[in-house]
Amino acid sequence: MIYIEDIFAEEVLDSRGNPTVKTTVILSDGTQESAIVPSGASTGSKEAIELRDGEKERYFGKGVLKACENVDTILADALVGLSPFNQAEIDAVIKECDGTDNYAQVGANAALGVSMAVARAAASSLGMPLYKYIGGSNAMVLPSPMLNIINGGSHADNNVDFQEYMIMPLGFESFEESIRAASEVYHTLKKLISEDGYSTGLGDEGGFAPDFKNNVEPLEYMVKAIEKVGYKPGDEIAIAMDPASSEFYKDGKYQLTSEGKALSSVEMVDYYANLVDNFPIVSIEDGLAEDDWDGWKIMSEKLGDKIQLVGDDLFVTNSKYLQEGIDKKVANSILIKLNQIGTVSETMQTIRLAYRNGYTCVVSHRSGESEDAFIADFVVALNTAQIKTGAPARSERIAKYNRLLSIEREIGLGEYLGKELFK
Ligand code: 2PG
Ligand code: MG
Repeated sequence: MIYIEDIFAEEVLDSRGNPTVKTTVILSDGTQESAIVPSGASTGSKEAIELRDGEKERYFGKGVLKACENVDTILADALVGLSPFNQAEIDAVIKECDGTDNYAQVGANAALGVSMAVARAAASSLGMPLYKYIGGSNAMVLPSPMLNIINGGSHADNNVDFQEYMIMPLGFESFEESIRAASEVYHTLKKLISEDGYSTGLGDEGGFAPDFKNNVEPLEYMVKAIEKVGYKPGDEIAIAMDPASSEFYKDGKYQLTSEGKALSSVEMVDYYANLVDNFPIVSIEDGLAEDDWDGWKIMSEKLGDKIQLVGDDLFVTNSKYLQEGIDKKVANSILIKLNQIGTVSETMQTIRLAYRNGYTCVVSHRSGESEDAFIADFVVALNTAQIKTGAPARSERIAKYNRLLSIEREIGLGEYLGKELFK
């Protein structure tokens, strides 16, 4: 019987140059696989706890040596000797070792790294690609990507209040064609903003991050860029947004600093309704703040039949909060980030709950990423049909897109839903 022989972790850097955890699992048949965990900037307050050392003299307190040590000792001690082929059992043991609701003890960065690396080692030991190990012959759907081509909020240094302006290529037959179209729009956008004297410097997720006049101008430029390449806005390339509004919700108001406005929940919903009427927007994530559930209810009633309303900070990939959303008829979609909940199995449990209740799932990167492309395999394995993983630029984002290109070619007969998603 093949068993886990060794598990260890080391401190490496993420795409922002901050420390993160890389975990390696070695099996008794000699298989060795690693995983690197990502890290967010605009984090939901109820996310699983990312353990940081807090020693100011190393990485300004952001070191992860303690999390690595927890992998090497607590988690390794409990998992060495177990079969790598029962992910549910592995993840249950990790959770038990931690003993808290939110990985406050071992750290979600310790927990998730082990969980991902075990899955990868199991797949590799069986000679299978990761998507097939997790999803079997049913792993068939290539996702429609949401590509974040203009960055604002806490991902950029500009004046834009909203965090993410994304294009979503829908009117195409394959993932490959969608990526090609997205890349063309990205480069055209660069040209357009540069011609108008705007900076083409990039934000954390590879999107452009100039100072715009207000929060609407980025949408105008996106439509212009889509049209300039010769695509039909909406029909072929739609727009998705993640304002990440918990970040600018203060004293009960949505503070749109770049526009000198402080809006109530109802006014903020009207603001979005107006955008939806004027731009080909199919999806808005975290339009309202994580603790503004009354506002979310209003937004869901007003916009829920028209567009996808994605809960990120609101649900933090946690089945408990998702269930609350289902009961209160809030949102109709959930963002899926493995490190918000802590293990692969708990993430899949949340996705199953979403499916049973007609919520769509968007698998997502974090703003702090690495070369690890686990989510590319994961999104195909779970057939969620949507992924957001940044601009078509910078290797930590491209790693996911490149992996999906390879998976699409390997599957051969895979499905790409595109427009069907928003029928
Ligand atoms: C988000 C994410 C990813 P962060 O808000 O959806 O784009 O950002 O990882 O900073 O939370
Ligand atoms: Mg978000």
